[in-house]
Amino acid sequence: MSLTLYYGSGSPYAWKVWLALEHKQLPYELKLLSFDRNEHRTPEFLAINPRGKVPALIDGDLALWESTVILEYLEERYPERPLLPRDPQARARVRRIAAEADTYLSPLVRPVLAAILYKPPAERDPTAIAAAHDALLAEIGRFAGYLRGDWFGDDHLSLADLTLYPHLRLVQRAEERVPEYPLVHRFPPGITAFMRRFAALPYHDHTLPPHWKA
Ligand SMILES: N[C@@H](CCC(=O)N[C@@H](CS)C(=O)NCC(=O)O)C(=O)O
Repeated sequence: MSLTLYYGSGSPYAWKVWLALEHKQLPYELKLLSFDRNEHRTPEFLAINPRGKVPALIDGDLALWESTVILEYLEERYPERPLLPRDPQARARVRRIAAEADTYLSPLVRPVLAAILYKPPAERDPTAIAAAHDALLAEIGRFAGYLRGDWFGDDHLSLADLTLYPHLRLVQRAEERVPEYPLVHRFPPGITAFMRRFAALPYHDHTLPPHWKA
């Protein structure tokens, strides 16, 4: 087995794959690409993923991209410490929640980060920030309704949790950087508890985006 993960610091899609590798206790090598230096656009990386996006995973002869597909591959190829339930209906539910996190929640996180983190203080627009917050909170409320146990796959950590958490944690990060526009205290209690549980996983701190630790 020779697994290599290409990732970018702070990419929620790459982070979920990193978490899956850790959860499954697989040996792997990490290659950090700098977006600032356009390392995801080099001929070497485009030969691995012609789309020039992270994550990309190499496993022997296979070069794979698209984070959800990578997770599914890891699950099938390395079934120990599963990230999907056995029951087909429970599996479908976990996959659906993961798909909803990437498809509907993630696009509502981006405007929050853009309005707060990616603007100089003088250009931050409180009305736009409030609107972005409200739209995201409505979506997060929907996810709170999906929780039926400790995890989104009920009693077992699953790829739904690994997919959702990085998106939510980016919001917390924005708030840590710019505390003037707090949002996390408005998260539903179930989501706050979920985030605390996730942050207590033994491999969580190790996988935090490296530039956050700098
Ligand atoms: N659908 C892709 C999304 C991957 C993606 O958008 N990656 C971003 C980082 S979060 C990226 O590499 N962006 C660089 C670019 O588009 O230039 C997946 O799930 O892997």
